[in-house]
Amino acid sequence: MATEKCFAKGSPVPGPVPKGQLRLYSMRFCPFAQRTRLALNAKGIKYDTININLKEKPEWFLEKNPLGLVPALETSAGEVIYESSITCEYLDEAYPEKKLLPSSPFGKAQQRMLLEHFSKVIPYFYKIPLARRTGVDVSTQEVELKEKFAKLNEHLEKKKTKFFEGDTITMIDYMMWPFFERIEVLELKHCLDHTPELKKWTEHMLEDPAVKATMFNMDTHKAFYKSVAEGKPDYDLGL
Ligand SMILES: N[C@@H](CCC(=O)N[C@@H](CS)C(=O)NCC(=O)O)C(=O)O
Repeated sequence: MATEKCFAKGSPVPGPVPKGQLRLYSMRFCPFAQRTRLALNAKGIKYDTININLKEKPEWFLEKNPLGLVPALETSAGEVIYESSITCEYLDEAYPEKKLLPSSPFGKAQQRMLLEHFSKVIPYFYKIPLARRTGVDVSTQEVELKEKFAKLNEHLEKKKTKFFEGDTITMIDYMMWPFFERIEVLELKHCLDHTPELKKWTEHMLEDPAVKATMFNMDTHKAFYKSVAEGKPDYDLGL
């Protein structure tokens, strides 16, 4: 698409995806959509993007993904794939040249189990900042988050590897990264103070080309979160 600006209610239905191409429905600051962008980027897959105004979604978007969430992928055959983990698995199977998931059933199962554990961590990235904004004491929630980080740290400590499933980056690292990219702006960085292996992992992640290509700097994240906190998310920030 020629524009990165988001499509809102009333915007025209985009035409079909040209033959052999792939389209991503996204929102520039969505951590879940970033998972898909990371997989696309790491695998070197060409795609175009339609960004969605999530406050005022175009009517046609709900026909693509009835859940109304980004990310979603659409192929030139009109197939639509949604839910970040499903889009990433789909990409790894449909574009097998550079695999991000292990080939063994157990290896795949291990990544899914880790992801399941991590899905219990994600809510803290939302509820702690929200509670803080409303003046609620977050100390208990921070203790719980630190315990969850300690488990991830333990995993890395046991494996003695740079990344979660070895010395090479794999899908699970990309699935977790977007939340850690936002850890400073969400004022949760101190929760990493006693998890040195996890902290080191974040440093290794920052060296990865796909991470570098998909990330926003701190000031941009800050400005976006400010707009969210004010109830007016600026999806087109900086465009
Ligand atoms: N479980 C979904 C979560 C995706 C998600 O929550 N996306 C947010 C943006 S970051 C969204 O589309 N929100 C729109 C809404 O809640 O209406 C996934 O993994 O893809």
